[in-house]
Amino acid sequence: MDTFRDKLKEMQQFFGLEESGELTPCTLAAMKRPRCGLSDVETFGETVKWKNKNLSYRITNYSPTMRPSQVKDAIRRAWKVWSDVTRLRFPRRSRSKADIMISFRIRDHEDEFTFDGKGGILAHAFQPGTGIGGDVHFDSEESWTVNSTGINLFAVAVHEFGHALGLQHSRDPGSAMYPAYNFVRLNEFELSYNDVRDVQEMYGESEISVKRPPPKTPEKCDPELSFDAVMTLQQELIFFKDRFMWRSHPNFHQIGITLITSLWKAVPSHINAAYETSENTILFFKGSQYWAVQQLEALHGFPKDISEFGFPQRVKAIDAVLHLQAERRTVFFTGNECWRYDEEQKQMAAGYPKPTAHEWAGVKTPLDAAVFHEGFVYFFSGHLQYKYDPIHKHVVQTMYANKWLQC
Ligand code: 01S
Ligand code: CA
Ligand code: ZN
Ligand code: ZN
Repeated sequence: MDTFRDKLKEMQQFFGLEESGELTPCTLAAMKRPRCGLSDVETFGETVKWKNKNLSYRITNYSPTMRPSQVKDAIRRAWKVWSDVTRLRFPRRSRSKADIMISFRIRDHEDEFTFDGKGGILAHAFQPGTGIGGDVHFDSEESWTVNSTGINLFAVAVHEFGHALGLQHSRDPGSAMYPAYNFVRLNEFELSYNDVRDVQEMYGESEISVKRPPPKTPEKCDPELSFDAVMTLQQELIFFKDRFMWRSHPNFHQIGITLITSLWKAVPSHINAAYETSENTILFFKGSQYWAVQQLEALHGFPKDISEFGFPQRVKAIDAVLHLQAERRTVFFTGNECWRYDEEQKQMAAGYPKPTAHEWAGVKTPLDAAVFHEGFVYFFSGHLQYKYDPIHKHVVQTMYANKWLQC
């Protein structure tokens, strides 16, 4: 076995690089991630941390792709992510020297960590310390943006500021310190449970707890695991939970967790239900709204209100949706009722809602999710799922909800 290559691949995976097993410049750069001398700081396990709770920062230059006011705003919000959960405060200086100097740099820029042009390495930060310690450099050749079109400055700044505070990379895909770029909508951004724990372990909790700590990144083999939604996408089954999803494809042997936004930037977290229509459009439901996505892009005019399907005003959200492609119909579940939607007529069938217990004998309500897969309907409720035979109209098996996730 080629263990050096394997080790390299493992490391490349960890750093979010292409798993080539070759010692590429990017991999080398990843191995010598900025570290440096200290003072004004103390060691903390294997890392160092700032002694002071007030850490000033200064933005010394700007990105050519953003207005200075947009850069300032993204930077300020990224610091706020960390000050919301700790006693740390980050005042901005516009002239004097600051603890943390933030700049946009090109290629070789007087530290040993040359930037690589557009793509690849996006930024780096030095761990706490005097001089260059705590400083953050963004690769000026990236197209930094405030939205999802290029590289979102806020998202990368949160990660770099984590390093500037002394945090290392994390293996938790929900962590801000996960070493791969992921777009996040500003108002939906969340640190992971581990991020909050790690930074509070170093710097203490905030006096007034602004928010409750975020939920832990779900574990696919937790017997208590439940889902927000389950759908099929061609041959795949996709399971949704919080900000995350798992994709189970018959030809992929490993099922890994990913952020929903790593595939669909427009789709929110904590969805209620989802299905793929016969026209290869995916519909995602959350609260009273739904989004339509085609080829990874959100369609114009969405989100729309679920009343477009013919729901009365009293229906504020749906629990689950089941699309039956062969029958050109879709069944919506709300509480203990179900609604039948005719995909051909594009309207709700007459006589609905009906009690779910009458239409689908033996199925527990309220439901979390429902999906048709290889001749059976699978209904998810809490940590269980019910395998339902639609021909003989009864539940044939009860299983753990996560039984598809190779546990
Ligand atoms: N900086 O903190 C990084 O992790 C670098 C790679 C180091 C080897 C310097 C970087 O730019 N990584 C890419 C990245 O997306 C993959 N980082 C920012 C992020 O938001 N995770
Ligand atoms: Ca780059
Ligand atoms: Zn640098
Ligand atoms: Zn990093």
